[in-house]
Amino acid sequence: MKALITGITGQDGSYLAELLLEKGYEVFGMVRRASTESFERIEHIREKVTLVQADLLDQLSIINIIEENRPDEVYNLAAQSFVPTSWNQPVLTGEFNAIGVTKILEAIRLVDKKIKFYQASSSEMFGKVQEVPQKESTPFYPRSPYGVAKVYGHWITVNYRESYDMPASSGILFNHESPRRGLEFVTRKITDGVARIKLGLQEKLALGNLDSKRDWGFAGDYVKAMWLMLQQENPGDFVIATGKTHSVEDFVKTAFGHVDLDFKDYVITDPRFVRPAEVDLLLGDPSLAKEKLKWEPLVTFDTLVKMMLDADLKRLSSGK
Ligand code: NDP
Ligand code: GDR
Repeated sequence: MKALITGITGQDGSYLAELLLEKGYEVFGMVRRASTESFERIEHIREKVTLVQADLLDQLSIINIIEENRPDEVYNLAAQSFVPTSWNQPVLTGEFNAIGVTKILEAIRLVDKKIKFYQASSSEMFGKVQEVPQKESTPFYPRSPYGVAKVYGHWITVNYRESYDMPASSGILFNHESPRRGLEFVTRKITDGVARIKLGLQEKLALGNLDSKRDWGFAGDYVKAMWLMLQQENPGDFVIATGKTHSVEDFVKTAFGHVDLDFKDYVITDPRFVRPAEVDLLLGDPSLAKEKLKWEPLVTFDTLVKMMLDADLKRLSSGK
């Protein structure tokens, strides 16, 4: 089996590549040209995957890599994935996260309609939630240009499935984290900050809204669900979540608690990190995934916080 992963250099791309290699796949990773390579997350598997250059902004480059490598499965993980940036660069976010999906679907339609397709949809599509918990049938109400673009990406995937009978699935994944999470996302910002404070490298941790709640899981568990979706006889849409929600403050408390510090002594709020519109509460209902994919998350909230914090403590202690 051959798989093409867009966004292989990102958090999810690196875990998915590991999983597919374990399963014996030949893995192709789409990377965009940059003056400096940023392959840190895939350094350990660099020799086992084939990197091919293309960009979500360039239709022909995508057609070419699919035509030349003929994957059986395409996982579209590439995106502008940071919600705050989507207010500063709404057009670019739309080009990547919305039109970019159409470009990949068009390339597949042109080359071979039988190629299986996975779209990285997001719980951000639920935004101002219309129902608690959120499931596959919950109406969308996105609250950022990122969320709006992801709604487009989701619906264009459904439309190609229904219009052209293409095996295209969409995973509506709730927040998932890991030691490989980008440093600007709140969980990693917290574990990195707590580790720095513990080691005497930083004094305060500046955050935005501590009240918002997220259904946080482990990225390593979530990439398994992506693969399972493409192994089904029929394509579909699945919510992937833990079914438990925690506030940002819970995360902060747990992280500081692990190193025996009281968060109240260190956390300050900074309006720069407060968003123009907030998603207050996300809580997913993964029943369908449990029933049809036989998927269940293994890593709990506490284990996840500890895993991330320990990794940051280790990295910073070694001077990296
Ligand atoms: P990351 O930000 O870690 O990775 C994003 C990837 O997209 C990087 O490999 C990046 O490459 C690539 N990329 C960005 N723009 C382009 C472009 N124009 N052309 C080619 N590649 C590009 O994200 P995650 O791994 O966390 O998320 C993966 C996907 O899942 C994203 O689509 C995200 O929106 C979605 N998602 C994530 C969730 C989460 O909690 N993590 C939850 C729900 C959905 P480069 O290294 O060059 O920057
Ligand atoms: P999110 O993740 O926007 O849910 O998108 P993020 O970790 O950025 O924010 C989660 C919540 O924490 C609050 N918050 C802060 N966030 C950041 N980044 N920095 C801060 O200092 C801070 N203080 C409080 C935010 O307001 C928010 O409520 C992630 C991304 O991975 C998306 O790509 C993905 O689609 C969704 O998860 C599901």
